[in-house]
Amino acid sequence: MTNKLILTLVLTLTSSLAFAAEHTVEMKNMGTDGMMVFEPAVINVAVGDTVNFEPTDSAHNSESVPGLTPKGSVTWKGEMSQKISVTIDKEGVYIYKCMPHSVLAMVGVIIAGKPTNLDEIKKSSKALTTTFATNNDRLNKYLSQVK
Ligand SMILES: [Cu+2]
Repeated sequence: MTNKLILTLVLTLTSSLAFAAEHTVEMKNMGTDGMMVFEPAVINVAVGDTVNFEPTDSAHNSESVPGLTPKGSVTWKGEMSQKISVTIDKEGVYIYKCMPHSVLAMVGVIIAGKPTNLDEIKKSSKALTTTFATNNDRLNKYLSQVK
């Protein structure tokens, strides 16, 4: 291996480490958007960043919603009342939910880089929205904040 190649590898590695940020989303019984919420519910991250879901209140989890993440992206399913860390690996919009409170619209949105799949997500998320017993417009409100 040439010295130049080694240097390139080292620089690539250190730059990706330097720019990978951590984000915290709390799982709460009560927040600024009402009862049973992720807070903040809408976050912008960069590809390679990590999102830490914190069990601020118990009896919540975070799990990605099948079909509502970028194609081929990471998916996750956190345990109840446990922290879960997710490293975002593809550009686009991700929708996740709390399993026991999905019916109360306990959902959240991650935008990694540009929201390249936003139109698709808006269409595909209608099926999820119809399962909400309360806060029916919460997800649409969140998606309207996506830039
Ligand atoms: Cu919950």
